Amino acid sequence: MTARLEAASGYARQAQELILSRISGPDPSLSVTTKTSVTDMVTDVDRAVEKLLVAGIREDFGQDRIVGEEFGDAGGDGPYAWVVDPIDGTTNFIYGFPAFAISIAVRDLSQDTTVCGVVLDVPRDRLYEAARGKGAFVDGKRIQVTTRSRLSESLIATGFGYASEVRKVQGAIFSEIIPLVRDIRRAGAASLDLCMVACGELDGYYESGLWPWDFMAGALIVEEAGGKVTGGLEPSPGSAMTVATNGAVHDELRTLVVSLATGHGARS
Ligand code: LIP
Repeated sequence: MTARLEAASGYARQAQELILSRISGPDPSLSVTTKTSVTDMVTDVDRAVEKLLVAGIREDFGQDRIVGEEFGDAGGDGPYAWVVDPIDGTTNFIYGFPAFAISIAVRDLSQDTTVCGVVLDVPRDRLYEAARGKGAFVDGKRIQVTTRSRLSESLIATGFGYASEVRKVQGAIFSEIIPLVRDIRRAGAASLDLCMVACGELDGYYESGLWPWDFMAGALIVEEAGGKVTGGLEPSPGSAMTVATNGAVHDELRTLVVSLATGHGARS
């Protein structure tokens, strides 16, 4: 697995160069179009980065499957699948708000498990890496979740989907959680929210409506940093709900989120 982890970090660095070459100044040529709604944007840079990642993986690991946010499933029938988000936090990237990342997870399809993952925080120039059973690292330094054990003293992150109806429910849940925690952050890039839990910048995170490329690499990084990642009612994180914490506040946050989602008629 070391070969795939090292390769993933290398591709992420190349992708970072490409992204930085497009944000060195105001860029009137940036082509922005929308996807599922007017709030769900994509740029030519997202597509160029995904093409770069796919080309690298194709060349080095020709049998592997690749699932990307922008172009979907790209062939391959080997035992490994790469799940890539070329720019997680596209809205932030477009505005220049400093929270966007390249997220790459490698899955072992026979075990249905993520074996390694990298998240490169482009504005902060931080590379998070983890391989299953080997710990989590930022720029080569081992990272660890916090030990805080009360939800009322915890800093929690969340995020919102792109559909207004979904956002109404997420907002209602948010308004019931905020009085019960230290504070809430919404940075706008799920992969980074997860890495911030992993390195102790947050105590926990929850979000509904995520895609595999948003959370798979970050989820492994949290687990390898000593934290816990689950769904709401489901044992595994997924589109219905992802809850990631330092472990100590996990049950409290998960129970709260599930009961509020159920109360608002939402899946969890
Ligand atoms: C985004 C996430 C963000 C979440 C959005 C969206 P994108 O990913 O990372 O945190 O709240 O709904 O999924 O679209 O920028 O790759």
